[in-house]
Amino acid sequence: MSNKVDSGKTYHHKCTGEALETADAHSAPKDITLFGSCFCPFVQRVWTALEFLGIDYKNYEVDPYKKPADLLEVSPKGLVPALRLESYNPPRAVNESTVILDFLEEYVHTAPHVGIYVNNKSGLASTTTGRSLLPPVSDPYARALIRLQADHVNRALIPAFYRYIQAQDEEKQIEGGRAYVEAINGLLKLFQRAQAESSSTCGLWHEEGSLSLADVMVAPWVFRSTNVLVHYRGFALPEGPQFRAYVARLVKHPAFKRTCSTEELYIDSYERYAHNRPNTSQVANAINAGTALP
Ligand SMILES: N[C@@H](CCC(=O)N[C@@H](CS)C(=O)NCC(=O)O)C(=O)O
Repeated sequence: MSNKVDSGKTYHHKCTGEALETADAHSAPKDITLFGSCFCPFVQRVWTALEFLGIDYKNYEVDPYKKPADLLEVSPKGLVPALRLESYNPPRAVNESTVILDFLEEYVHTAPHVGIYVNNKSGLASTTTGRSLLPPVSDPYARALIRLQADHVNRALIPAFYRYIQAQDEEKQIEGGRAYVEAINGLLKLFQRAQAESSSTCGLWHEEGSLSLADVMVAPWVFRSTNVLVHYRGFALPEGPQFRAYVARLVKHPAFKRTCSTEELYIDSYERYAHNRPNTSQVANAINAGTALP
């Protein structure tokens, strides 16, 4: 357990490190504008997917706690991430990280207007990167196995992460850490099930696998388990060579790394959560109230 004093630090407003280089390289107008915040894990999912799928975008940093008018136009609850689709007149928008991920996966395969679409001789859609976050549509069961993992991440692992980081007394922190590890182990079971029941190598759980929807969805919290949770809760990820190798592939994946700031940004930005400061965020309020996450 670790009980650091609240030094009053708050969230950052600008990326650092590799993420800053990526943000700077994506500052010009494009068909897609990503409304994001440098510290936000839900944004990092979408940002990683854009990088991986090779979809061009403009990165636009906003402060979601200040609820600027242009954010509320694209995201009714004022949450990041959101996409503004500039090719429509007037522009349209998509919010909710998981919906955006589905949108991007379909967009990259089907949207002829995006400029990365190549029609091959068989008449099937392909993209310049040829990348996908899911197994092919011809294998619906393999896709369902990945979606089961993604569902577990959203409904079990993420709430457990916030309950743990927001727990204040020692007993609750111990219980929070135990429950978080249980949620991680639940994900491993789903990885093992997919490995046993499908020949697809979609997913970094496989040594030669490719980044999957579930990987993109969990990566930001796994990453924060290696810095924020270590710093504030003395957390250690579960042992086991297969799991540790998975974590290494995940956090070192080039598309993910390009969206990572330096550790200090996350440590500072999560001090609010680690001390469960009042009105930290809609997510923190939902955890304290025991209601569903926004
Ligand atoms: N369910 C949303 C959650 C997004 C979310 O909570 N984003 C946070 C930043 S990490 C936010 O915008 N918070 C603003 C607030 O709490 O008012 C998603 O998956 O996109």
